[in-house]
Amino acid sequence: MKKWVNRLSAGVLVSSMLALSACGGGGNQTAPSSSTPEASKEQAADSKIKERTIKAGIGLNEDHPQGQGLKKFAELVAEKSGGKIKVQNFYAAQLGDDKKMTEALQGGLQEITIPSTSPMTGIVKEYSILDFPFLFNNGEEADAVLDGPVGQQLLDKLPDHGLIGLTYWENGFRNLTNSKRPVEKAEDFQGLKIRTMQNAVHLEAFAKLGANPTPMAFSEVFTALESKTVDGQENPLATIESNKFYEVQPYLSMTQHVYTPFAFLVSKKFWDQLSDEEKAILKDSAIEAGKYQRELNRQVNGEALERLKAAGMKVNEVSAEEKAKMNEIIKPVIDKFAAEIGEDLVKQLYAEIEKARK
Ligand code: KDG
Repeated sequence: MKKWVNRLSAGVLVSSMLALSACGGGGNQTAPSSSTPEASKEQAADSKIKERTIKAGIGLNEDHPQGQGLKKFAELVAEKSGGKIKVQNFYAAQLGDDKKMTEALQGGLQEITIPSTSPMTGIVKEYSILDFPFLFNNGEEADAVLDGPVGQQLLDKLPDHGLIGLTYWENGFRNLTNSKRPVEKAEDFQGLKIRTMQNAVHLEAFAKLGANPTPMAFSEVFTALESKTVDGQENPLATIESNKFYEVQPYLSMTQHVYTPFAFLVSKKFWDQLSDEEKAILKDSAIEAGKYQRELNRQVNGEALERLKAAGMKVNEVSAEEKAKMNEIIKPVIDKFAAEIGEDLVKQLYAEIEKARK
C-alpha cells in the first residue's frame, strides 16, 4: 500500500509539474521576463558574470515542491548566466537544519538556504508576526502581505545580520498529526507531546492549548515520532506525505492553524562580492522559481489529502467554531508578542490583510 502511494504521488507530482511549467506558475510578484537565449549569451559574454559554483541547501526532500522549486531556480540561474553560475543543490538537511544552514550563510560557508521564517525569529524577532495562528485565510492573502511592504520591511532587517532576503516561497498551512487521537476540539490538545519548530510563538500557543510542545530540528522529527519521544507534529500535507509521517502517525487533524512562508536567503558575505548583473540573475531567478514553487505547492497540498487517506491516515476536519475557540484561547499569547514586536508593524500587518480581503 505505501509503495503504491509513493509511486502514485511521484506520478501526480511529475504531471503537475509539467502542467505548471507549461503555464508558468502564478503569484503576485512581477519578475522581469526571463532572458532569450541570445540575451543570455550576451550577458554571459560580459565579464561581469564570473564562473561560480554555489551551494544551496534545504531541509525538505527533492520530491517536495520546495525541492522542485530549488531545481527550477538552479536551471534559471544556469540559463540566465549562460552556464557560468552553477547552483549545487542539497536536499533533506544534507547541509544541516534551517538554523545551522542560516548560520553557515552568516559565516560565508554556504551561499543559499530557504528556511521557514519561524526559526528565523531568533535573528529578527519581527518575523514572529507571521507565526500568529489563524492569520491568513488562504495563500493569496499571504502572497499579498509577503510581496507587499510588510514582507519587504522584514527582508530589509536581514542585512544587519549577515543575510540577504530575496523573496518568499511557500511552506503553507500546517496541520496536526499524532499517534494518540483525533484532535477536533481545543480540549483534545490536552497533554499531547507535540514537536514544534524552534519558535517562541508556536511553543507558547501550543502550551496555552494544554499541549506539551517540544522544539526540535526538522531532520530529527521522523525518528522522534517513530520512537514515540513525541506524540505528534504539525506541517503542511505536502511535507507529511514527502517525509512519510503517515507511516508513524495514524491521526491527521485539519487544523490549518498557521501559515508558514519560506524566506529565500543568500549569504551577505557572498552577495557583496557579486556584480549588479550577477545579483539581478539570482534575484530574478529566485522570484521566477518562487512563482512556480507557490503554484506547485498549492496543487500538491490540494491533492495530497486523498493519498494520505489511502495510506491509512484517519483524517478529521476541524469546524470553524472550534478553530475560533482555539484562537480565543491563544489570544493572550498573540497580544503578548504583538506588544513585544511593536504595535505599529502589527497594525500594518492587519491593514494589509484587510486590503487583500477586499
Ligand atoms: O527546508 C525547510 C525545512 O527545513 C523546514 O522549514 C520544514 O516546516 C518545516 C519544519 O517543520 O521544520
